[in-house]
Amino acid sequence: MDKYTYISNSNPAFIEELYNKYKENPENVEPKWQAFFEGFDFFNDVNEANPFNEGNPKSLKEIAVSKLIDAYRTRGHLISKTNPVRERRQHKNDLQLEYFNLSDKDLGTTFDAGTEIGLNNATLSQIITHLKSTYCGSIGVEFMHCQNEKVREWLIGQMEPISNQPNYNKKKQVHILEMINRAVNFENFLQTKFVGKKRFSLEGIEALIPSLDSAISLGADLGVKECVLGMAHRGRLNVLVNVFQKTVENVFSEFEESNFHDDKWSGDVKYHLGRSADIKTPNGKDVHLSLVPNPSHLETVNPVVTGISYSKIKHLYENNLNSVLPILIHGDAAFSGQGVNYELSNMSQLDGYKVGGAIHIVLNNQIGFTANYKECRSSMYCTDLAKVTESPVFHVNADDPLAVVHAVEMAVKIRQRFGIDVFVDILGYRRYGHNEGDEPRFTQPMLYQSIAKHDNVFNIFNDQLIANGVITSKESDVMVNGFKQSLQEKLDHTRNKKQKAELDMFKRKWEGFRTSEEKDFEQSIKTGASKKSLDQVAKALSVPPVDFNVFKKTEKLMKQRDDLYFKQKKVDWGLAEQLAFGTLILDGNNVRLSGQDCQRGTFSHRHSVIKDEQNETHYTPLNQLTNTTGFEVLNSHLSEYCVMGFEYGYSLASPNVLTIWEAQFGDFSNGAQIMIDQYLSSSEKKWQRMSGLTLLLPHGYEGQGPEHSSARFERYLQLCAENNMYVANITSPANFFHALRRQIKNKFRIPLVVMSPKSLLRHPSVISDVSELVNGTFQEIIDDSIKTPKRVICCTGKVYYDLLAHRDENKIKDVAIVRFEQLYPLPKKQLVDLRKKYAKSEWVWAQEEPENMGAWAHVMRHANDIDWHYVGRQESASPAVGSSKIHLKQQNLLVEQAFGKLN
Ligand SMILES: Cc1ncc(C[n+]2csc(CCOP(=O)(O)OP(=O)(O)O)c2C)c(N)n1
Ligand SMILES: [Mg+2]
Repeated sequence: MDKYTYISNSNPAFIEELYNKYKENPENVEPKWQAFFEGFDFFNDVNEANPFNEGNPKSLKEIAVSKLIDAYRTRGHLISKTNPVRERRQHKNDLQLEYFNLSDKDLGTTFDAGTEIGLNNATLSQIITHLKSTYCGSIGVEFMHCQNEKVREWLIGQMEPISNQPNYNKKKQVHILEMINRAVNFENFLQTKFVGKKRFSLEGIEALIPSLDSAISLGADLGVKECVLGMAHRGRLNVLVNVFQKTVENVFSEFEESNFHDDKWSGDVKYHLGRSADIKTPNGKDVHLSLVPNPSHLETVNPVVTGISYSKIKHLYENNLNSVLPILIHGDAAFSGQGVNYELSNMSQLDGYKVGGAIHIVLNNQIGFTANYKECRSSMYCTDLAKVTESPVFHVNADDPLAVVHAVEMAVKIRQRFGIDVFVDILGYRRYGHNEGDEPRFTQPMLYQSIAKHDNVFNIFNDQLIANGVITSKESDVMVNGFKQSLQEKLDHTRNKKQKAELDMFKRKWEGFRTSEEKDFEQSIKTGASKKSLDQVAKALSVPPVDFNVFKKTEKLMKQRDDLYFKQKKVDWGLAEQLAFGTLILDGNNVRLSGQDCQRGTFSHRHSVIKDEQNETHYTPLNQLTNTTGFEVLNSHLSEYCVMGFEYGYSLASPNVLTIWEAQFGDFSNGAQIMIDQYLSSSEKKWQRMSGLTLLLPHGYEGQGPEHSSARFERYLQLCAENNMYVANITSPANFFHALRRQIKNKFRIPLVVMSPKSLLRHPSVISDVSELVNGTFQEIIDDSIKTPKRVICCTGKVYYDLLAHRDENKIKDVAIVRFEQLYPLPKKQLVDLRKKYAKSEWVWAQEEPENMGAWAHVMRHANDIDWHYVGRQESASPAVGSSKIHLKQQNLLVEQAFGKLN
């Protein structure tokens, strides 16, 4: 077993030198060493085996051998034989005998240290042979960086007794060969039948297929009920067919582009599509598999996978982390290049986001598109991020399928046992160019000469099994020919019969939902809550628990809420939000809100979690409503991209949970732009995946400078089409309440993007009657009561209150102010009515954003039959000025202009 001593972790030569100095004069060494050597001298008197005893060189060498063993465990991976197509990079490994003051002369000597690796009476030569076969064969293992000694000890206990070589029975070996046959010959078939078509072949790392197959089967034996996979283009078709049971007919028809689906969907290329499947493992276990669709943007899917996994763990498996296994398959260049992976690592053990570890498999073909691996990273290995989470890493040779399966199985066992991330770096090659039409010899001529001569893994493994008597060549010929023939038959069949594209929406948690229709956006649905439930929530929010030391200011806030709701029968923004959450929880839904500092709220308006002043225990009022944890509110780590991706994933798996991501300030959401562009706005059209994710993005011009004013409203509006999402800029607490509840009351799901308030949180006019929460509904446009105005100023968001104040102060009676609360979808019928009603008025669009930003371009495009006069800030490269004085001047000017003479 793994034993570490002070001595075995030190350099014996150094200690010996110190000891000699001490012997000359104890004062020659520091006091702590004096004490240390005194102990040794005492030991020396009672134990002749003291290694520093003169004339006892063997004992000193015992220490050296112990250190050598440790060194192989730590650095053996540096000389492992993991590269199938070229000499591996030479690293300084310090594994030579001389480094340990040993020499060839010691090879025949027996050392007790051999017992550390399970060898009794072993010579140094035998010890080294065992260490080499354990740590330097087809698998190189990095695990000594794991601070948890239980992980290290467990791994040593698993690997050393078997020299880290699996001992699979014949049946399993033949099964692995069968999977390799399918993987290799599926690619070969596509290569010959669909010449030059992009498929991002797996050739060079086909061992992925049996290893996924084994991971799923073993996982099921260890309690896994579902696997959620994320992967990029490379090998995806192979995984879809050979793991996810997609029919080859379907894939062939995608190549021929003869498949068809409704015009409703715009679709995606075949190597981005997802799929789910229910499979039975060889041991008779049922497992549900999901492959999450993804865009071209590499590595983005990883937090989406963990978000989905988290939801399943929570809502389907009573928080049992072992029931859902996330598997993330990466490219070598993308994995080390894309920052989202650091964000994900950092998130992986945080409460509210933790999924009990993921299995990471890197398809390491030693190349990016054309870029050499040396151009792709500064780190030694592409998996070095694993060190952040102290995760074990297996580097394994793709040409040794038994080793690859063994490494992945080990990863599954570690994950199920310790709940941590584990990495398997499968080192292989890419048989062709980046896609099959691309010429790799422009950039890597030597590597590709070597690859051209390199036999495929089926032939290598097949020969090995034949030589070992596991299979006869006749049997394997039958296997290969049978598979090839079935592919040909299926291709013929596909060419004779059109395939209907598969549609797997509305299954499991999504049963009972439907897609949206045009009429869903023409009238508001019922979103009011009963007075009784509102009272119940308001009570929970305003009464602190007994025996809880509430901070004075918090107590005051609770009291204010109590007064506002129960005495004045009013709600402000923060209260309306909590009432929306609470009433949804009482209706049987859950609410999840995550983002930076959102428990208290960046602007100190939420206070959804209250802390005990004396011991910092916490209390969540909304979780007192139903004895459950229906309200999950989380201060996320300081990430936008990964956290929003996670919440998006969570929303895909939780249609009945109001899922919200809040930005600290709206503009920070641009760090998650990929999630917005590639997933949120378009996943339904591309992949038939609906999400009701709500984004709260603080927005508004309040003189705080360029970076805290704009949530880049215009960018969201530009993404809007085909009723893909709601984009709102709401001015009243009641309307916000209804918008939130609508996200759950709809029969379909689309995202909601809210330009949320900052100063309006405390604005005296931003207040609603409780009765509006009961009887009202969401208002896309809030009209004015002025009958025949000379002018209609249309606006959205906070500027409304500036305009209103100006009109009141100046007692202007002939100007109506109309609020566009929802910019998309714009309520077409209401707009027509409005146009009719104010047919004789001048129409102004007033906004506080610069002309090239805000909603102006969007309004112009969608209401282009109106003769608009634009009032607002001039075009600007930066969203807002740095000086609050200049801001105020600009703001006053635009308000005056809205009422002034028009050009
Ligand atoms: C974020 C992102 N940047 C750039 C690209 C363009 N691109 C597609 S594949 C690729 C190379 C990826 O290399 P690697 O991750 O090693 O995967 P491989 O194709 O070698 O399997 C690049 C640069 C992309 N798809 N996504
Ligand atoms: Mg690569």
